[in-house]
Amino acid sequence: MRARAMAAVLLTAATSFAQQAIPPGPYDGQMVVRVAPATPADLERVLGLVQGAWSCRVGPGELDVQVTPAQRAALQEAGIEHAVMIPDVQALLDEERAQVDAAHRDRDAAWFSTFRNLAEIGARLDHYQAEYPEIASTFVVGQTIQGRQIRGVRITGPDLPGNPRSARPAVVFNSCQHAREWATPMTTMWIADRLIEGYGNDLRLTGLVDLCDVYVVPVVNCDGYEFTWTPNNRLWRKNRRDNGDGTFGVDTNRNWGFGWGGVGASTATNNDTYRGTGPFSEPETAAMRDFMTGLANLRAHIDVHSYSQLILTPWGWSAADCDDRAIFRRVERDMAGVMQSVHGMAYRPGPTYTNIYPASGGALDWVYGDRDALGMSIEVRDTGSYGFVMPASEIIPNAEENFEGAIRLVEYAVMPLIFAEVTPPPASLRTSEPTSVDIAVRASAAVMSGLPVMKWRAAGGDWQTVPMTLVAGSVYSSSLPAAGCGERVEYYFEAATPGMAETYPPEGWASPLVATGAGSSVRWADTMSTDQGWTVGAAGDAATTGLWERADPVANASQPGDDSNDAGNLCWITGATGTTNGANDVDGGATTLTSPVFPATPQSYTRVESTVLSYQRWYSNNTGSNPNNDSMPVSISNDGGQSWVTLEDVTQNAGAWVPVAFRIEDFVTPTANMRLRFVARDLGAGSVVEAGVDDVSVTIVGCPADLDMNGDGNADQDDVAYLINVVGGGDNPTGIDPDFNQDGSVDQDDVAALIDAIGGG
Ligand code: 0X9
Ligand code: ZN
Repeated sequence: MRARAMAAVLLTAATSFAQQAIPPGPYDGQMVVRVAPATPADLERVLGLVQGAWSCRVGPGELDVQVTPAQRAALQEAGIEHAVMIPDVQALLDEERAQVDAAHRDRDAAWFSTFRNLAEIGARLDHYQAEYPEIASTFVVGQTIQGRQIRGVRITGPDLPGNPRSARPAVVFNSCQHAREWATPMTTMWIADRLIEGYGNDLRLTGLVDLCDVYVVPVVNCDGYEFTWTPNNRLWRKNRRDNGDGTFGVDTNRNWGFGWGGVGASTATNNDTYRGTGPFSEPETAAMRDFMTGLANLRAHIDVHSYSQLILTPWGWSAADCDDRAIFRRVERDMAGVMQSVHGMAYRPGPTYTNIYPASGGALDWVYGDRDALGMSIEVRDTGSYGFVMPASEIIPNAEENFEGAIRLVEYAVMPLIFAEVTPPPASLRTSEPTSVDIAVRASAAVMSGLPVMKWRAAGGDWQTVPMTLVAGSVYSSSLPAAGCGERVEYYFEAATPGMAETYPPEGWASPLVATGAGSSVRWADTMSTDQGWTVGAAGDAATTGLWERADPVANASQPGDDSNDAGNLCWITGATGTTNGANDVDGGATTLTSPVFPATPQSYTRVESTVLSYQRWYSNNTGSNPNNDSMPVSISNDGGQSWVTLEDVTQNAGAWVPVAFRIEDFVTPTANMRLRFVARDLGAGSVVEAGVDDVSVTIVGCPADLDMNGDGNADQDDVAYLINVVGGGDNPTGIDPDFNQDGSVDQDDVAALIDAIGGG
């Protein structure tokens, strides 16, 4: 009896001790040791000294317990014998995790080792839902014309307090509107895969999956995709609509209802870009439209295509900049940067119309134009060596770089507001009048309350708040007041979302933009009204017509009727006469226009901030039978024309004179020996090339050098003596810049320059 009662007591006691849970890790430096307490009291004592027990023991005897280094020392101190079983618990757990991850990677790598047909893709969508039900669920977008289901997977973290799924910004990735673009469903499936696998394992991805509602539709054009898996149909592009005239297929990416029926889409049923009978005439596009319209918080979308390695943004239907051009410019460049950082592959960003070709009825125009979300398209690898037949060995590297771009876009989608520079924020302020400042702001995951403001302060002053006004699209404008020469002004932008202010730069007042007051003076200008010595012709020029001439141009479809200012004035133009388009354009090769030598160094001693070269240019290459095949390189020389550096390679068909400005310092060191060169050329036969140049000028922005070196209020011989002393290594108590002539070194030349300046130089 007694023995049994005793056992019962032991059982209760030991059980409750040993079931003490081991606290959560990490367990760096911890061990598992085996002890053998002889009595219940010993057991109790041991359990009091350790993290917890691995064995759910019921009584005295052998027991494995986990200990920290300090606890192990305490066991030793107490004379409790123990053997080390696991010397490093955390290392063992890390090893196990690595093994599991590697096995998962192998399994994923196996799936991504080759291209997958529709059934295999569907099975993997089911697998996501079955294995990761808390974050992945499959859905049906709709039916194709042949009745196949267009399916996808939704990926988002569980509902969280204050962050329910329904309130999250939504991002959609789809691929395979074009059947033959086999690299693309592998890309979007990888995006789904990485997000799902990353959840709970990768901090950044876990955060994004909890903040964003992500939808992946790997194959939109299921019928076409299946068709490409049948013999001899690998290069099919469109859907499988029976057009009733013996032809099949509508290009679904010409069938979306924003700008439908415009340029870059065909009305011919047998054409690969056949637009269909009307906007959303196809069940595939109508289903995608309804699905995305149903996402109240749709913020961004990528329609994945192949091939060419391009990042495409609105518009495709028009050459005009979209309202959010500045925002897209930031996002697309940022994506290109992160994508290139993965495997070094370059993806060229830009609006669809110019970056690839005019195309109306595309998905991205509808997503942006109709849904006001960041509609984009990516053309994945490669650049043409394999085209639609990308080697399977590139599936994963291609997907990896596109994944980085995709999650960068998700990050923009979950930002409350997106700020973007429209032009580089001014680094110098005018001394005579205010300088205008712009910033683009777009509400992304939050709404913007009121208008953005600009905050600025002069050195040591209080922050001033100035309102901004909406000037165009998402661009807001304000201005900074005139500043004294050399005066430093700090500024930043702020916009409010409910309950929170957002700033640009992101650190706001803690790390603002800086501009310094600086005067400006025009150093050289040529309005082309007199002949200042420009020359036409260079070695290799082969143009037979349309050579540069200084004239008042005659208007035609690709040439202006006036110079950049007004009627009757002259400019440089390629073949001034010819009212018929192409009658006197550049044909047969290049014609080169070179400026006379002009100065870009200041006339008096000046602390130069920047040397600005500006000109007006006209360029047209979008007419003729073979348009957009040429460009006009513009180069600058600082050694009188011996060596040249490219300023820009013009392809912009603006249909207008375009004023451009460059900081010469960004290209070459300004000298007194500058030249400028424009090469208009016709390399692609059949394209009409017309170009013009007008109003070239050089403006020096900076402050007059301070002659009062010793700070006594006068500019005189004492300042020369002061500078001689500083040049000789003496103290410089006024802290003035001793490099008086601004040539980068402190020497006798500075003394000579100061003497010259004080003497009236
Ligand atoms: O032409 C297309 O549809 C796409 N290029 S592809 O070679 N894959 O066919 C470009 C799509 C550009 N996007 C829109 N216009 N929306
Ligand atoms: Zn495509």
